[in-house]
Amino acid sequence: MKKVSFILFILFFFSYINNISAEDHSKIEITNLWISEAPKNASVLVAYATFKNNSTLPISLNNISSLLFSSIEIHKTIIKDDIASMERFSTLEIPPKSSVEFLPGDYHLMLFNPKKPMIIGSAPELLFTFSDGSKIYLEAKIKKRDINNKSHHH
Ligand SMILES: [Cu+2]
Repeated sequence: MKKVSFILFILFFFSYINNISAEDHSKIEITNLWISEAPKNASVLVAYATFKNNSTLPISLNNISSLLFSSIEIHKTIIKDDIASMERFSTLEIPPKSSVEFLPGDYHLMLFNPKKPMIIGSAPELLFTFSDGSKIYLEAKIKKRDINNKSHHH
């Protein structure tokens, strides 16, 4: 009897530890947030990132904002009959235990009317708001786009 309760205690203890580490681990992670370098007077910029949902429920990206842009939208480039166009999404679901990668020619963020020139070295902060209530502030890097990838059209 004593042995059984000791084993139960050990099991309980480890599930408790597991719960703590699961809670410490962020439900949503954003990595590789970057803005494609554009001419200094550009009124629209394009950004990319990877969104990872570590939870067991779908979580949606509902809003992106920044003091340095008038608005930020979620878009997807769609190529139909060799013509590229863009579709706007008001929200984007990240399925449980998976990632959505924004890439040139696919999902991207459109950043409108920068309040100052975005050059290499700039680090504008963006605020991402998700359906579970979490908010993530993150600095974007300005990077030169790979010149071999010209699939994004405006
Ligand atoms: Cu776009």
